[in-house]
Amino acid sequence: MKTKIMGLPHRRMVAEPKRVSYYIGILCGLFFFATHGDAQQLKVDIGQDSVLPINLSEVIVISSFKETLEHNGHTKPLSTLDEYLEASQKVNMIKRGAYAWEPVLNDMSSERLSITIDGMRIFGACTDKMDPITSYVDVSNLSEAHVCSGQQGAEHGCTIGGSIDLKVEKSNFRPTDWVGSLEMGGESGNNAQIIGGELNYSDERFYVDTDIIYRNAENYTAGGGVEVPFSQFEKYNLSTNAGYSFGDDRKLSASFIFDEARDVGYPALPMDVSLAQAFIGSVSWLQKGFLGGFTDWETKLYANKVTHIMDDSQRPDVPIRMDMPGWSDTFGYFSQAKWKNEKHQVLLKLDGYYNLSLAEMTMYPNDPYERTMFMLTWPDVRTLNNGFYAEDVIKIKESSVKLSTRLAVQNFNIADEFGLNSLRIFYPEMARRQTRFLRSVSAQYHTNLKAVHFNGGLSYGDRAPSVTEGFGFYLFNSFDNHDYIGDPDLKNEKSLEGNAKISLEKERFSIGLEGNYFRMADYILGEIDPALSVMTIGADGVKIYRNLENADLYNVSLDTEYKILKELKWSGVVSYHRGTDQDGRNLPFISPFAYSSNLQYVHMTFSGSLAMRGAGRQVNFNPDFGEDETDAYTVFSLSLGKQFKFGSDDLYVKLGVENLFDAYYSTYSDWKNIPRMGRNFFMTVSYAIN
Ligand SMILES: [Cu+2]
Repeated sequence: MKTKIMGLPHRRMVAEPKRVSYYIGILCGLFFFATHGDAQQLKVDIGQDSVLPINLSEVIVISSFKETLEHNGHTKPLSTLDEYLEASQKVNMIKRGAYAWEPVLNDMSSERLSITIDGMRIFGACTDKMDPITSYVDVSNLSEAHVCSGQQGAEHGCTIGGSIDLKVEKSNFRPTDWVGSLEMGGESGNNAQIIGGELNYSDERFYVDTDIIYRNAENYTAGGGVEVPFSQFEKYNLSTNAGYSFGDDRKLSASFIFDEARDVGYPALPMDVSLAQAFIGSVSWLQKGFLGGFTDWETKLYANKVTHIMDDSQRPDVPIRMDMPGWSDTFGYFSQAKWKNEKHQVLLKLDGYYNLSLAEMTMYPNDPYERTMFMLTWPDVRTLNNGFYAEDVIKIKESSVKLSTRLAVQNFNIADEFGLNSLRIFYPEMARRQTRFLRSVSAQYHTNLKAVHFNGGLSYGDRAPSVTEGFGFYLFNSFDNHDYIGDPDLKNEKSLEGNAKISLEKERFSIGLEGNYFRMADYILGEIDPALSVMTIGADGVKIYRNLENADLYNVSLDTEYKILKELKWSGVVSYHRGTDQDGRNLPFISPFAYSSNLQYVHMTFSGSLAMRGAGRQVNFNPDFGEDETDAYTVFSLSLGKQFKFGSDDLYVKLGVENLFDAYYSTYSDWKNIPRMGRNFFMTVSYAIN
């Protein structure tokens, strides 16, 4: 792996000494305040866990500075949403640079996950996965991320690996009156500057929330002072939410998010992004009472528009200049209601979306006498999905059973004639339209005998091919250096899944062993077709998406938590993952053995944490997909936080350092072994006017 750094041209100090001493100065000052400052009691709000113990889900608290300080001692406030997700137990992130990481859950990414914003479906507009949905929101918009594994995530859409639902932060008729805050942050590893603010008004009748955040980062520096070129980015995000209550438990609310990133470098890819932009809007109607004993009737209409423009104009030498814009528009709705008695808790939901995905590629040969070449890489694919979801949580004495199902009909329509004819070169019989039926059924069980809890479940689900897998046309993948072509005749991918968790929960100590297993039939993966010739100059070959006979994935993790003192808590996780196909061949992007450990101290207005995270050597990799053996690594980080009171206002300060020993490393999920950030000092400040 060491040889790879030769490709990175610049070297510089990891951080200017001036900046380091500046941070150390603040760190010392803070420590003084922490030990000598007036000790005002923090209102530690444990919060009712709304997630039933029956679900093996994880809730990642994102929301405000304050909560980050109190509950997530190990994360840094104002870090990107990607960093929040990565700090969670269940989610991993594939990195192609410093921006727009791609979430991975149970060793599965985008096309096998359902990622939603307040239940809204959105689809990225990039054929190269440079814009996962999570890149179009920011922490300023969100309060939580709900992560559900496998078919337990079917509530929000068809999925195989699970779901991530990002909950938008709302004042929600809390009688807070006017509140506002101003937040600032800086990081030394990439000279990042973050500035954000929010202003909210809320009473029982009406609320309006507004927030804005701006981030700017230069190239980051990997361990040992190696600068990673083309890793800069600039982004801003604004959002507003409003609600009106008609008093008698009927509420109307609306939400709007605008997100734009410019000049985003992707050091692991041959292209960058000049513009990634999203408009995300929704209107909801909420009614407490509903027909015949049903309650909590919620209906939402939404629309979003994503624009993604790739750019290679900053790259010094490319074999051929390319323009690759993409667009994705989605219109959708859902309507749901609940019903319950002593034994049953029922949720019924109807939902649907209509998505338009279009992407182009224009190549400009260096020889001016050659013609430019134009292709539709996504031929204006119209996807219409309508679904019905139902769940019932049944209480049986100390135990509970959750039964759930999703049934959906999905239509594809290739709207562009030129795109359709291009695909018909490979598939002469290909129809313009197709319809698929998708189904999911799941049974989940929970019981506890005193402090010992057991969760177990069995489920089945399937998914249609993604736009890329079904209709992609010569999409270049820089990881394995192949052009990819979709196959409209792919069968739906099916998954039979089993999961179990046994845990012991004592007052001061808890330990849990959790595992899941996915037996997949018709697993969709690109396979080399030696008969085809490449389109991209320098590519090694062409792959076509195929259904593998089957694939097996399993994940096992052990997590423990120990409250050493009232103020001091230790937690640790180790996990093991494996993925193979019917011939025992390794699947790509499967995590090696990984571990993390956190020591967290919270006392009065002070918090501190010491964290360690690492992975073993990646033994099970697959060179056919561009993978090589990734080395083991361990990195450490520490942080300190402090709250100050000024009348009714609050000032929060958090400082820390990540990758303390400046390790040069990359993980299995770093595209083309792109190194991660070296030692990074950060500081965030928030002033809240209450
Ligand atoms: Cu892109």
